[in-house]
Amino acid sequence: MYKREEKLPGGMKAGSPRITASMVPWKATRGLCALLLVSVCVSGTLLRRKGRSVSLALENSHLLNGINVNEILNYPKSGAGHAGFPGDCAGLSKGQPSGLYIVQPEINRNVVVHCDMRGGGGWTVVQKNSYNTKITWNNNWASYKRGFGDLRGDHWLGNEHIHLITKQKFYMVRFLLRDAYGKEQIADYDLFRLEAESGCYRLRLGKYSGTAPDALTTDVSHAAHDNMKFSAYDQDNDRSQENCASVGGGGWWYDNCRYANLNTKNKIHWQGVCPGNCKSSEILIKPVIICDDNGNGGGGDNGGGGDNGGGDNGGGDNGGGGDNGGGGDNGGGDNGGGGDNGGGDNGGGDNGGGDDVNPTPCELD
Ligand SMILES: [Ca+2]
Repeated sequence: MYKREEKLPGGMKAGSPRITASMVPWKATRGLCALLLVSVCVSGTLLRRKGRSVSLALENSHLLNGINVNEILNYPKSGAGHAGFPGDCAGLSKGQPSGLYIVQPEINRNVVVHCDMRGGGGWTVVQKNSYNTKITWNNNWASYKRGFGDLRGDHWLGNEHIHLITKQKFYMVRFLLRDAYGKEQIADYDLFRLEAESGCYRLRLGKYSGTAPDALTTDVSHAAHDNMKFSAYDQDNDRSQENCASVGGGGWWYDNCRYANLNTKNKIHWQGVCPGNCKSSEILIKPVIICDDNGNGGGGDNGGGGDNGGGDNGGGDNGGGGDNGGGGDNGGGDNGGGGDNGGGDNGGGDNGGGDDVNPTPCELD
């Protein structure tokens, strides 16, 4: 059953400065080729500039929908001297406009993303939705893995791409909501990452702040999305006896079932902001620097770990956790302990742990 209990935003603080400027308009160009001396084509997963030997394989060209390659703002003009791509939008130079860019979260893995460079910039957009979206959002696991929609508008970047980006370093996340009256509200979490598909793209969040209530890390039983695995209609990883994705629609880190779900058509929901009637939503991420003032950080491959670090066999209070080790208050590892908000696949913590009703392996291909 859906939880519709209203919850007051305890300890709400003013969030980060709002993003208010309008988006850079995109001119969709569906023609395949542009003429001039250099011919530019969009073909399947390859974008190619003929005559200049620039040919790039893009993992998510299906989110481009025929866009002219010239609209990807950092598409190399020639093969010679190409210095590579940033790991995310924060790696772009200051002053760059918002728009589509290629990022490379892992070597030889090119992903096109929408970069929001307003208000200081550096945001990588992983989700955008609007009330009258053309997307049904009722996509299956494989689709949520690869992403869908249109990068110039409503889209899901894809769990695999979000995982790849957030495994590079520490990230924060911003949930940007526009309620039924058009008022903009923000919920920030100072840490954000998705585990690998083998961990069912489990959501890991840090500390909340913002103008919208916290709808993801609440302690309300069965409505805590933090530490939940991702679910789609064909992959029930929620803690309900029902299939939340089938009942409620969309794919999400469903619990039993939700305090928030932004991945639905005409039912964008955030507890305390919009009971299924938000005008729009965006999810944006950018890296954060974890300070090392008090012995925090570091962590090694086989040991220790600090308060904000973590290593492969270690673990820390606010971060990593390891593949075979501890995990701390907000960490967790695949085969280890876990802390207050962590837990691992074979471990367990106060709000984590592997207590799913339907523990289905998530490596599907
Ligand atoms: Ca279920």
